[in-house]
Amino acid sequence: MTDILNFIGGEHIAPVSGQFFDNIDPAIGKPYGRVPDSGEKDLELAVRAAKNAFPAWRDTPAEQRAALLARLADLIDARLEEFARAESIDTGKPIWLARNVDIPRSSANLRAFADAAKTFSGQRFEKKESQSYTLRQPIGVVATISPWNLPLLLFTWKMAPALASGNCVIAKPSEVTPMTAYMLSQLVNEAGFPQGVVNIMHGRGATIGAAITRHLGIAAISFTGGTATGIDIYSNAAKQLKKVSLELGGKNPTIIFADAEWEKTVEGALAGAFTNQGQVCLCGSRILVQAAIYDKFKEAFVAKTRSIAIGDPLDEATRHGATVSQPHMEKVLGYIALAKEEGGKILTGGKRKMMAGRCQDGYFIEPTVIENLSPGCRTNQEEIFGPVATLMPFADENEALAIANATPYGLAASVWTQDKARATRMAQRIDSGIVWLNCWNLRDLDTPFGGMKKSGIGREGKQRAMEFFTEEKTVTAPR
Ligand code: TXE
Repeated sequence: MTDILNFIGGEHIAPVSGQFFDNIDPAIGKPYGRVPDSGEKDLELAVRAAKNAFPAWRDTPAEQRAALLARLADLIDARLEEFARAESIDTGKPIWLARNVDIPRSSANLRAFADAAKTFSGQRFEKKESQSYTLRQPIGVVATISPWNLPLLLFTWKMAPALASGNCVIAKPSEVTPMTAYMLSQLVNEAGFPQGVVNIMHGRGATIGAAITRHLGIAAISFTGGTATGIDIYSNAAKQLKKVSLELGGKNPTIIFADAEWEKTVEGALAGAFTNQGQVCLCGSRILVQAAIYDKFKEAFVAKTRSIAIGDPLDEATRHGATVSQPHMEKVLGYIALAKEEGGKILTGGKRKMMAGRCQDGYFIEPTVIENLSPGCRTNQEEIFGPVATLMPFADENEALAIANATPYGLAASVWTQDKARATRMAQRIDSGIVWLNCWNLRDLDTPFGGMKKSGIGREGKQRAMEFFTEEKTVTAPR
């Protein structure tokens, strides 16, 4: 049992109230630690510490800030196995995934923004009458609020640009998966960050999260999470004109044309649907297949889905672990029940997976494939965020586009075809912030990342995140 502590002003401290709540291991359905139930008083301490640290951190040369971020990345890498195991236990994800994706990407995030710190700069404008340049200056005390699906990956993705650009940070991980952020907080002093530059607050969204959005001392919030929470944060922040970046949900289409390269496409669609038990905002949960190959694809896809290794997340062979929590499992199962009511035919899966032994009370759901649903039904419109994919046939490019674009979301899409001209046309006309051609989730951290419509506001990624966390000042003189 581990009691997690807040990290404020360089010290680990319990919440002022002395209150904690349970941290549950979703693979066994039992508590294995406690999380601080922090509130406004704790936040006050953190904001004060961050405010005090800001002037010196702002004036620290970018190379030095970069060196500290890189050092923190090294410290994580040196503990890869420890972090991977902790992430797997906290989330229910396969340790294989945590070791190969979550944790290496977390240190890669820190390194990417260490690089960005060294190269990020303003612009010059030369005119006949005037010469101008812009300065990019840190905002001050900023906050990051991150979710439970990719805990350390998204925690560092937000924290790194905030620090690289010279801000002091209040970072709040999800209360459902706080462990790796806590482990990272134990490395911050060793990496050499001055006290108060990095503050990590644990607790519930409705209390500490909401307090962050209302606090007058916090000038910007970068949030990743559900759309409903994003709207809440946006409206709270609006009252104070806080800067807000929102990376929200998705209902992403995987669009497969008859000429697509077969093996690569089936594998890509499978990874897109079920990676991390379908709990990635980028997951392709609506699979659109050209009518000519619909039956052939369905057969191959269902067979592959049945062969996914479901198991104890700590087992090396496992590729499909537990969903993150009991309420989330129930939400996903509720959507499967809804799909049936809406006329959906379950081709495989569709149930909670009962496990034997250690995981007998864990929150496992079988990878599920459903067909026979209309594009406009709730199952095909709302984010389920679990191992549930629907199959839909389409006749041609225009119909594929119409179905793809007909949801309130617009985060990511993947298009599978060998026809380059068609791929280009689709990329132009799909309403989403990201389009992958013949791949899924191939990420270049330098590229802009974010969604249209209800999938969010703003873009992350190297340059964009540095822009978000800075104010631009124009300086002009006559020629
Ligand atoms: O996430 P929340 P939840 C989607 C997914 C999921 C749904 C709800 O569909 O089923 O969202 O998940 C903090 N003020 N995604 O409820 O609430 C919270 O403590 C300030 C998509 O678990 O969005 C946590 O740190 N903060 C997604 C963070 O917000 C608040 C990833 C995310 O929690 C708050 C996760 C408030 N009022 C879920 N309420 C993605 N885009 O990747 C909560 N929080």
